[in-house]
Amino acid sequence: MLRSCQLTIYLGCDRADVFSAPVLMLLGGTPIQYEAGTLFVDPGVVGTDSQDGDITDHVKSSGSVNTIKEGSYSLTYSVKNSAGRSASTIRIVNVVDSIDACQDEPCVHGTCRDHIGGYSCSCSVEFYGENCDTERPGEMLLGVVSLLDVDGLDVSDYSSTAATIVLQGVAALQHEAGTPYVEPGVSATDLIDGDLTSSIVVSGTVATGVLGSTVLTYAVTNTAGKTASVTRVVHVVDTIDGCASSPCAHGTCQDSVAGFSCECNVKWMGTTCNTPRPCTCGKCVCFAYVV
Ligand SMILES: [Ca+2]
Ligand SMILES: [Ca+2]
Repeated sequence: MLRSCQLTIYLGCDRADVFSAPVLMLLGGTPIQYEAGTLFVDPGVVGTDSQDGDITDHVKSSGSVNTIKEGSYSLTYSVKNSAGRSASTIRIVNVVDSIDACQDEPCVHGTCRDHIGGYSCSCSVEFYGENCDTERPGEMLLGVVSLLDVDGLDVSDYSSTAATIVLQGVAALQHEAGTPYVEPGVSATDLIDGDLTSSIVVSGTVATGVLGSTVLTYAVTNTAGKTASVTRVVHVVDTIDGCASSPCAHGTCQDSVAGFSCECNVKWMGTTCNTPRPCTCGKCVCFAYVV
């Protein structure tokens, strides 16, 4: 007798899907070119997973793009799904300066130099300003080239000249010891660069607690590379007699740089010798005292 047999087939999902890695898709692709000097905006990335679906919000990125420096930069994106599988991808960002800011000739009376994010102008001597569109006052020009024939001059004539430094106050001054030294001031003017006062470098320090002389040197270098310098001599002196008011009540006064000192008689003590010195010999009869 024949018996029928039963075959049971169990259908299940493909477990391989559960453990597959997520997928990252770069928007905008790689490499991408970015204009130097403009704000970098990441085109973004989309993360998907066969089980978790859209996991874009979980994508993390690392790396940075310096948009003010031409070069090649890499950004790394990574994401992990709920099964612990991760994926990562890299985008290359090439920062380039492809804009010629001098194309429209913005320097009205000068030479334009293009750079990242803009331009700079090297003005002819008669003009200044961001776009070399402001005429220099005649007195400034005359002050510099009073000995020269203005006709036929060009920038090279001026660029061979260092700035002019002017000291306020005297070049050799006397300073009272023990009081703060206040710089009388100094200014610098250059034919091409204009006011260079803020670029002056001062070397030397006045030690107000020490009698003697100090030389201060003021120097400034213009854009033509020419350096000008002047000096001032400061003599630190002590003209105040700290003992003039007889501050030592019971002692001898000694004048000093910023005051005085007292040498007290034997029965007195204190800064101004006005405090009686206590007896120390037990009976308060101190034979050591000089009467
Ligand atoms: Ca440029
Ligand atoms: Ca003194």
